[in-house]
Amino acid sequence: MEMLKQKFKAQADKLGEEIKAILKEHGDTVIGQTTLAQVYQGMRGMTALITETSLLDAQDGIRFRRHSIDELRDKLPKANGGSEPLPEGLFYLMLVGEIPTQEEVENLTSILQRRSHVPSYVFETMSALPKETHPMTMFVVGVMALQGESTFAKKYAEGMNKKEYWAATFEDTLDLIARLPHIAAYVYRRKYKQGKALQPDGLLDWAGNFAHMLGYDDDQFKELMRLYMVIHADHEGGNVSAHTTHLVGSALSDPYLSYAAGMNGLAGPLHGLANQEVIKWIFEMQEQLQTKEPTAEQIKEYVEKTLSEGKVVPGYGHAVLRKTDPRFTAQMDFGKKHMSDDPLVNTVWRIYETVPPILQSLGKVKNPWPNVDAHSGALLVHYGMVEYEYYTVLFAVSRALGVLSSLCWDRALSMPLERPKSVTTAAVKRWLNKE
Ligand code: FCX
Repeated sequence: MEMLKQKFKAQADKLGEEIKAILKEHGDTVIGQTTLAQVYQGMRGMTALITETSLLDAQDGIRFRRHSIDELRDKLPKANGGSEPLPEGLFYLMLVGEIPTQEEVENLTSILQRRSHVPSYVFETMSALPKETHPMTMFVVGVMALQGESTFAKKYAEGMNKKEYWAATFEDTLDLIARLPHIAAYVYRRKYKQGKALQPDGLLDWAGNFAHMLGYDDDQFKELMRLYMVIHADHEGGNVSAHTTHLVGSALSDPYLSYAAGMNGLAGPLHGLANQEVIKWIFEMQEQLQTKEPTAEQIKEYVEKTLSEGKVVPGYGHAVLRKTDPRFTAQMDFGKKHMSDDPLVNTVWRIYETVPPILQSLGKVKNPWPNVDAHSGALLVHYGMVEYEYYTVLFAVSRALGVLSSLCWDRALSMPLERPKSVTTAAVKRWLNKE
């Protein structure tokens, strides 16, 4: 652990110096123009944030420290006998910018195991909620109940020197990532499996153990969880969950508070909740059409009906991407390898052939291609995880790897309080009248 921490600190100090030099020489360099439309319309395309962990290209999709998802599947260490990357390896990569060795990943796995204990009051707090509560709400309540454990909050209250912020954030990050699978698995077992929680298996990796605690001991499901935890981890800094975590963290709210805030954003249907919406939408289509495998023509009619009711087609479109999401493609590849004859998975693929031309024909949808959420549910259903309201919790556990490693960078680079300027429309009118 100390080695990883020191390595991170050395990288952060180096980059901090480089940033200082860049700003000294180029601090006044203009990097773009902002239009009024951007300000009113969700700040699309406006560069306003620094995030070191990953970068999104509109055509190629996400790259984590310059590595594409295909490269990660190839280069990151695997579990014994497995072929999907271990998410611990991605976390390491996002933190220090290097692909770790098998041994470094195994060390990280044991660090996380040692830090994974969740105090019983956290489970009791979640149990106090009615069973009907949405799993994301239960999950965030669990995280908030754990906030009293924050090293950052304790040390801040004791008068921590600002030079130590990064180290306290680093400690909280590891503790929180280690504990999240327990909180998430508890939500699932309580809500859907009569509250029968399962003991962790200390011999398993982070994602494998999460699968086990959920109650899925099939080796293929563990592989799916490793892939799932890797591809959902980060999508540069401007998406709602990453930006919220960063923004709240900029007030020096501790990692528990910051991450919980970000996850409330992930719980929105235009963001992480889209994965539950996709499968719900497909189940409803199957029910209405009375068939498990609708034809392309039937799908087309159903999509047109969805659009005519003023709804979006879930799992399609993206604020930045303009091609099929490589996270979708990676899941399709997994499906082809392990379940090519599954009717639901085949329906997802038929939807992929059918939806883009329809969205294109509307003339306003900037990206008619599928995003990560279009595929994930069908893979989970294949292994028996049909409780789609739960899916965003899986996304949230994975997203912790990205947003919390970014938070470590924020504190290590002494990122300041974020506070952009806002104006009223009356003020805009005054500007326009002047011109
Ligand atoms: N179905 C129908 N209409 C769509 C659409 C879709 N999948 N995607 C975009 N549009 C519509 C928008 O609703 C908007 O219509 P309006 O002008 O009448 O309001 C118009 O096309 C232009 O939107 P666009 O600029 O292409 O997209 P935005 O950047 O505004 O929004 C999201 C991007 C992702 C929010 C949008 O494509 C959407 O609602 N998709 C469905 C929900 C979804 O899959 N979300 C998950 C996204 C992601 F992967 C994640 O963050 O998890």
